Amino acid sequence: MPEIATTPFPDQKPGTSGLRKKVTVFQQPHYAENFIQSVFDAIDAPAGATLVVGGDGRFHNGVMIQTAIRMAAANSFARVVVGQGGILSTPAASNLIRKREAFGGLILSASHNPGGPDGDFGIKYNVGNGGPAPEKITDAIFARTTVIDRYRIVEAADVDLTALGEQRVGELVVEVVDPVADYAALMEQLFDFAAIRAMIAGGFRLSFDAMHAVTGPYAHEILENRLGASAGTVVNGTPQEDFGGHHPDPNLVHARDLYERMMAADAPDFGAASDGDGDRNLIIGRGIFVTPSDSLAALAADAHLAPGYAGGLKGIARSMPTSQAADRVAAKLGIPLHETPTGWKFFGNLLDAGMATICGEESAGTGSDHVREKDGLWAVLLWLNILAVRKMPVAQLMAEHWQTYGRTYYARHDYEGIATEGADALMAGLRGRLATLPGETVDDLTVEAADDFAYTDPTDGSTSNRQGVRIRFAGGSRIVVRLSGTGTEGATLRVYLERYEPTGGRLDLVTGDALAPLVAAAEAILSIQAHIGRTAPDVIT
Ligand code: VG1
Ligand code: CO
Repeated sequence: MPEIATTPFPDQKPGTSGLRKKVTVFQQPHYAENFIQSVFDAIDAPAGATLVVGGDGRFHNGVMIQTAIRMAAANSFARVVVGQGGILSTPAASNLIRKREAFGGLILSASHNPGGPDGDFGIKYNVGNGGPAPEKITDAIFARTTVIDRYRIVEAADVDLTALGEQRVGELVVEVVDPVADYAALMEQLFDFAAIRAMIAGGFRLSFDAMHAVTGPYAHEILENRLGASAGTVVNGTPQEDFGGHHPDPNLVHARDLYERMMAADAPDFGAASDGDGDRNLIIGRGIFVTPSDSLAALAADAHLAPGYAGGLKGIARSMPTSQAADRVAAKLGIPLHETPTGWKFFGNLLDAGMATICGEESAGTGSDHVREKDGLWAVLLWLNILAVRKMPVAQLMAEHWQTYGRTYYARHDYEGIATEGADALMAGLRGRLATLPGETVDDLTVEAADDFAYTDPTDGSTSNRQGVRIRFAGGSRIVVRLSGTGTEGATLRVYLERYEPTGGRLDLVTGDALAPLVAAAEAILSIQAHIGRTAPDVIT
């Protein structure tokens, strides 16, 4: 096989599930090839294996797809299954890996990070269960990047990614598939499309913002073609290489237009948005933003109303910074609640082991055991299925939820692009004071416990330490502090604020007011301004 000599690029952050860098970094000679070859060397796929390849359509996607195909051909894969146009949303890729019993897949995306020539790009490897590679594989990939001295690639013309069907690159069969078809079929199995269609035919209006990213074609097909939503339901529905210059992160800052549409007098009944690669969701009812943590809780409480979950849930899993709203649902249902580190890979083992059915993160990722990634449109469809059965507005559904479980006010404050030294000093200082924090009182909030979250995976006993600091106050309120692992410029500090009001308590506060004492406590405990020189977060969501 043709081999090209190379030198190591050992810069995949250990512990992260892929490579996420500026496009200009990926454009360096041999850079992406080194990473892909390190993946192939580390996973050591048997001859005859199938590889799924697709991406979110951002700038550089097409070039990288062709490179991945040429390298798969030179590394003895028998078949590459690739989405038409090089497009696959992350959950659709996860589904294809499972459905086609592929050895694994390469997903080309930097998710919610901006795209374009000056934006970000990413490659991540998913294993045969359809989920992100576990740490022992990502560590092996990283180790390989530190010593790699050659990669294998065939010389061949570009594959025509517009034509459905099979083509050949040397011995390799490249199968170009409709990126939407299998995914839409899976959604039809899980949800009562007839009930949702009837609700929409009865005048229920929705608005879906695809943020110029990968979910456009999926949402057009499922919401408009199959469920009968009117043309124009899907906005920003054509994927663009630079996401129209926007930041495809479905939160209240970057999906501001949707928010304003949903707060207007003539707002539709239901609004949603998804991110760059289609694995996240933002849910806004008419006049009410549903925090992702509350969305997870509400979906878990009513999932049994959808055909795919009629048998009930085996358990609920949430990432540590996600609010404890889902815990109260799990307690009421009498099922286990698993608290995991941030990132979807930790859920995969629980799903494989049948220990959880629904999982979610505060960053608007929700999903279930139908695939091994979070899934934006899945969450939208489960919401629609629940609303079609319960026949009430989102605001009423949430009000009833809070009356049953109490209300968890929640916000995440992000300080982006800050100096790494200041961020590290803040975290180190905080970690140094964990033992002395309990008993401290800030205004009328008393610290009950403080720790640095460590997780032991119940399925394989592997441990992950230093996953973020939890500060718990009397009454169930929390402040959680961690540094982002997905940014590409400087550091990003995330401060998560959570206040619990039990049933019969103050359930109708404005979130900002409800959380003001915790914001003040966070500054008092963390000295954010002194460490990073910022008086306010860049993004509150
Ligand atoms: C962020 C989110 C986290 C999510 C991760 C990947 O990580 O907070 O919940 O799993 O992005 O999401 P961090 O380390 O920056 O906080 V994505 O949109 O890449 O699928
Ligand atoms: Co994403």
